[in-house]
Amino acid sequence: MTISMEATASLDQGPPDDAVDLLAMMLRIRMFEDKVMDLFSQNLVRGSTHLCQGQEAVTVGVCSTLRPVDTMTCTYRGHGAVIAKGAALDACFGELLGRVGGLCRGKGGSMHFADFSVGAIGSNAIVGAHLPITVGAALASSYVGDDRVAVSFFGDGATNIGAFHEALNLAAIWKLPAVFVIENNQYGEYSPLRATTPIDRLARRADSYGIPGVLVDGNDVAAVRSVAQSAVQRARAGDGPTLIEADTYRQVGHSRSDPATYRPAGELDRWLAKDPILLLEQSMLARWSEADLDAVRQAAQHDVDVALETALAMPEPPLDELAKDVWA
Ligand SMILES: Cc1ncc(C[n+]2csc(CCOP(=O)(O)OP(=O)(O)O)c2C)c(N)n1
Ligand SMILES: [Mg+2]
Repeated sequence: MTISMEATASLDQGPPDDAVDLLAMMLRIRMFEDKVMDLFSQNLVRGSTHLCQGQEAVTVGVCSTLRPVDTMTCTYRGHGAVIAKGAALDACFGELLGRVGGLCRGKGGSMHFADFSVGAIGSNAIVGAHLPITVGAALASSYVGDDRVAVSFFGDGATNIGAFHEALNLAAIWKLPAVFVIENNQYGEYSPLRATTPIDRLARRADSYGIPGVLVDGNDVAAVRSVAQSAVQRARAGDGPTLIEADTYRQVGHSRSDPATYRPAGELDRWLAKDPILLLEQSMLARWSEADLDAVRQAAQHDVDVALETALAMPEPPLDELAKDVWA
């Protein structure tokens, strides 16, 4: 298999200089998702919701290499990606709660977070459907000749969807500035990867399109960032797309109706032992104290609590909002 780029950094070599910022962002996402579980159990979230606890290092590592003008698309499990790209927490909560101050004025809900002002150009509930959108964004950049990069996050299951293959093929043949990031969380809904996919390393799929395929420990935020940096530089330099497979784990069920009883005994515990936040905190103890880390945790909790209070105080959309910003 062509694993033609490798992580040049990892947490084993010590924490990155901006570890506090990375930790703060990962904690905000984790605490946001934990709060969403509470809100859901209080029946305050309409529809279902798909959470990303355990996968934070992937989106935070990749998005830490992007500028607001670079675009990002993601899945229905996209709260973390949109927050990592820079969306305000209160507007994210507002969207979940259907409030007029939400990211999409409360009309999209959990599966449709988007914030164009930070380059988060769409979450998509149709598996794989956002990959061609990222190809379009990358084509736009190459057409107008700016140096924006288009990134897409999607699941392991999405690599079995036609749109994945079409998107990679087109991006490769036109050498578009795109970065495709597989969040390999080991399951597509209730099926383990091996039950749906005839190969075990999805990065190999890059070979079919003649582009670099990189496997990275998706729970090591420094390693994720390092491969993302190479891929983003490659894209900006006009050398075309990269496929990154970030190996990680979905610590909770697929959606809120899934207790995840199909997981073999011991599997969750093995992955919790390499929780991405735990790994970052452990490496940070070489340079920061436990009290320093606690201050970061408290600040993140404060940010999330204040954002939720702000969102709960947002009004519901007035009736005349109903037909605004939608096509008839
Ligand atoms: C085209 C399409 N087929 C099926 C579904 C139903 N579905 C929703 S999520 C999902 C699993 C996708 O798994 P993966 O791509 O690994 O993403 P994950 O949920 O693990 O993040 C499926 C099959 C869908 N939403 N869209
Ligand atoms: Mg998956």
